[in-house]
Amino acid sequence: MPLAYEEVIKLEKKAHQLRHLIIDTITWAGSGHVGGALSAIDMLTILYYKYLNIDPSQPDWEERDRFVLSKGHIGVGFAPVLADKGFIDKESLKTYNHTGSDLGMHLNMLKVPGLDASTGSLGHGLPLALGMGLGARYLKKTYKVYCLLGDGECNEGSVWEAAMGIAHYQATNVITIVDRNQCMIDGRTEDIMKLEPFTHKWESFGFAVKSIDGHDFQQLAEAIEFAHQSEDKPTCIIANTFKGNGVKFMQDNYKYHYAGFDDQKVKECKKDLDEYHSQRLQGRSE
Ligand SMILES: Cc1ncc(C[n+]2csc(CCOP(=O)(O)OP(=O)(O)O)c2C)c(N)n1
Repeated sequence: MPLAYEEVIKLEKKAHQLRHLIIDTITWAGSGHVGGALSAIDMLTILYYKYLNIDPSQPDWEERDRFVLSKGHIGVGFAPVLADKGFIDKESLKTYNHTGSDLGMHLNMLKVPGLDASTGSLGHGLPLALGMGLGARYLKKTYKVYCLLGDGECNEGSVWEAAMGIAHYQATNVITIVDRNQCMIDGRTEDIMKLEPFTHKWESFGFAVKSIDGHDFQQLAEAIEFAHQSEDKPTCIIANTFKGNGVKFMQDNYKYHYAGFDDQKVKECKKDLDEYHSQRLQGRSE
């Protein structure tokens, strides 16, 4: 079902607030993985504010949906979501990646409530998600497992081993989302290690694939609901995004995989994010 106008606006406002919080958290930390956090924040927003069946007052609730941030380097994008949802104290964001803080650069599930997996070593999240999906089936639970991967991360062979497993076991309760921002740490994916034809690769592994604009809530909602209904094939959502989305000097620029900003640059980021938010709202009508 398409999202209602009010719902889209609510998500737009939340994503805007979170984009600012990512820049704040990077400022408190001194630096962080900003590019991939800004490409992924719309996906984190729609999952955490629309679809995930979770309860921040009971982070270990057995029936909860699971979320695995396989591109675990964007803790700087995920911690603001967990804080805003009430899993962790908002003040703790000021300690993100500081020595002795519970919020390390790559978040640790033993220290961070609401985290279903400790990630950061790329290629591990989808195998974990498969295990969680099969566990749910074995235990006759109805929860779903969402896994967000980076596209550069798909250079890891273990991603494709897990993909084979998900298709083989028809683990349709595992929903794979790839942040297809076309960039990785040191270049563009097609220059470093070609992924195209990416859709066909996932299809040939046995997935139903939805290739969408990963910054469009309506398209994200349609793809996620398609995945919920797919009974014969697991779904992979290829979310086409921009690294550094919303800030002009970072947009689509792999050089902002990781960065820190002086006061002037922070102001520039915030001004651009405000403009970007207004543009997104202008494109909406009731
Ligand atoms: C196994 C492993 N190798 C290398 C790294 C270092 N590393 C961190 S992020 C990154 C690039 C990942 O690119 P992508 O998945 O496209 O992330 P995004 O652009 O969405 O941030 C690399 C190589 C790592 N975290 N894990």
